[in-house]
Amino acid sequence: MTANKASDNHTHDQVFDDDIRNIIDNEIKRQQENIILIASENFTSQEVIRTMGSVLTNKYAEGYPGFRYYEGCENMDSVEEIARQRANKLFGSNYCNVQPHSGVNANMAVFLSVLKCGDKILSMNLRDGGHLSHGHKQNFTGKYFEIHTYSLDPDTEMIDYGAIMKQAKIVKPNLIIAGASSYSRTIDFSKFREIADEVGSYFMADTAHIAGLMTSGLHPNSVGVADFTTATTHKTLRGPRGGMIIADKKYGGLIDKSVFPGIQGGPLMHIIAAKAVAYKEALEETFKDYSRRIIENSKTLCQNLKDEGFRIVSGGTDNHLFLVDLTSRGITGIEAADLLASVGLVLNYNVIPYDKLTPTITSGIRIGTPAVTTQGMGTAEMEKIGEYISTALKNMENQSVLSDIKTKVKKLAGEFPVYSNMNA
Ligand code: DSN
Repeated sequence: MTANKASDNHTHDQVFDDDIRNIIDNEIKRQQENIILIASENFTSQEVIRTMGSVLTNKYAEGYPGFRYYEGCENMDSVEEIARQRANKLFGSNYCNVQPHSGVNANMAVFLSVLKCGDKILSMNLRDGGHLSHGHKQNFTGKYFEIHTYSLDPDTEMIDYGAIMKQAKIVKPNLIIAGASSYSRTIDFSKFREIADEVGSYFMADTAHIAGLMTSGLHPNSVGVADFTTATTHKTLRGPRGGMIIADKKYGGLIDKSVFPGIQGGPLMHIIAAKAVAYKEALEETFKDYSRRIIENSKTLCQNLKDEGFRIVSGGTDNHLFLVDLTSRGITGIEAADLLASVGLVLNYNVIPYDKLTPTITSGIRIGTPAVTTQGMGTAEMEKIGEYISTALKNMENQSVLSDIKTKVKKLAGEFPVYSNMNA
């Protein structure tokens, strides 16, 4: 399924503030003329965009359906109820909270529901693919909890469940987190469950990246295995920017209180409505096929770069992303990302397992296929993109080669318009 529907009207036509309208137009152009390979980005449908731009943004609705602190919430109750029912159907759950404004807020609400200051968290090292909100020292998690991190196996660059079990027995964490921002392999949630049970810890799966793949049955489901599952709604789920929490209903009261009044005030009702729209889209059979094609494209692009001599972290990918280690090429991640952006191939520099360089320089780049797959690109286009990436990185000083690639990238992007009636 592609997000573009020529018959759709888009509300940006109704933005009359010239300054902002110009920026939106420029951004539409940027998104259409470049090839977006940022693993955490996607093109949401115009239906989702329109819903976000609705009058639902006007309403305060602190509380939950059936009990609000404001009058006039009958439509808000309906919209949140629909969002919750659809999310439960999608994830196979009996409780969810769709109010978190972001993935970090969803994680924070879980932590504050079952942990107290100083409790121990065991999570994946940021350098190996973890997330800031899993315990970085500058993040609230690093300041308020005692953080212990597990690393990937240095040889396979994959999760070593045996090593985590040993570490957990020593650390005795209160919470174990599975989930990552740049891990290209399937995560075995049942093994994390065994570890958590062995040491009497809570277990949270942060599925921000893989949620859409998971609900499409292409990654094991953490729901019913982990005590808490958090997700973002805008990555592989392809909805509005936001977060959510799924758990067994026995935790419902705790989680609800932790989100509101714990860490948030009024819910963003226009976003919750847009989440409901996205859940409906994700329940369609075509979305499962979309998720299947994301992975097919990721594997194809990954293999192409491998064939071109690039070292892929862990040797491959099972999901929507993979990491390229540029160490042997003598270039840093940031140099490669900047160069590729200059020819229209937009991705991000990324630390790799055991990286010797800092997160602001890095030895790697992260490549993801959710957005190009939404555009309708398939394996033939992945072969072309692989060729453009590798030719650009092998000819970093050759302006004429780079200029030729830039032209080809713009042409390819133009063949797969995202929002065909939104030309700037
Ligand atoms: N930092 C985001 C990502 O790009 O993966 C996740 O929060």
